[in-house]
Amino acid sequence: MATYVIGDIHGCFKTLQRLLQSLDLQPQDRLWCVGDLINRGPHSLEVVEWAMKNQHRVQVVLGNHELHLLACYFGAETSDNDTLDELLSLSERDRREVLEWVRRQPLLYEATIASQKVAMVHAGVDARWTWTEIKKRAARIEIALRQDDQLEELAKAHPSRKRRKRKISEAQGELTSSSNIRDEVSHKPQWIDDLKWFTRVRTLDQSGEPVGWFKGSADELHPQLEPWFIAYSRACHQTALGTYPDRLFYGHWAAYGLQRADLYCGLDSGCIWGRHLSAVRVEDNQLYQAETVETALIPKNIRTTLKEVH
Ligand SMILES: [Mn+2]
Repeated sequence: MATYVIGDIHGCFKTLQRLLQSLDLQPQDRLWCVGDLINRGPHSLEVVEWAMKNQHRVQVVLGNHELHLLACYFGAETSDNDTLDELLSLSERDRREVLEWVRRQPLLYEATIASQKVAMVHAGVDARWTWTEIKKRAARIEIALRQDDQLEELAKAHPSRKRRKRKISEAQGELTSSSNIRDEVSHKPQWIDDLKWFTRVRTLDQSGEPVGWFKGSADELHPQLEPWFIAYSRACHQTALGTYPDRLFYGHWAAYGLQRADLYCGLDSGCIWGRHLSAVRVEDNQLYQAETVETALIPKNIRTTLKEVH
């Protein structure tokens, strides 16, 4: 039995099929997906249906785009760059089925493979926490996602809403005072704040907090920013053996691209940006790649901007 970990698919169902064909899959093999199965690309619904139909062998963790879908189901606004129409306009029954499946997927998944502790998350983890605490925080998010009132909170805290609010206050000539910002943050449940680690982090500032604005490549990395996995790697070396996993898989950072270190492995190789969809076989670290065959539904004129906001 082999386990393949697959990078961010982003609705590129045809590319996924091409990658799967190159794996020579056996019926008992397992497929892990590091999240962001949907959005940006043309076939999000097909990817979700594939993962749901094959849940006996497909293990998913949630990415920021799955969280975005959940927020949209609970009233958050879509953005112009979204390609979620098919998923959002499903019949009530089908929509409920997709929603129930998505909200039951974990933020962090861990298993023992070939005597090694292997884990995956979509973006990263806060290595100031112990592995036990990291798992506890992921579990707390997973419980929250199963409650409608908590998903309503998520929709309320959604960036699209903040952007809208800011536009309204700017239009009215109001200044947002710092106390308002503090109020907004203090009302946000802790689990929503923790999401930034599991689904969004790329780099950390000097105090070890995630930085939202940098999404560039390794070459463009600001000298005062540190990729989260460098801090994670440091923590792994400082902690007694056996605490953190032997290898942590993640995606999300397309501009940085494929990352294959001993302790961590980044698999977003920019499938949606015309590059590759990647998979690694856990047992022997063999890399498989399929060139993308899908054209993003994103108009060319906004792709450049998107690279900055994605
Ligand atoms: Mn992502």
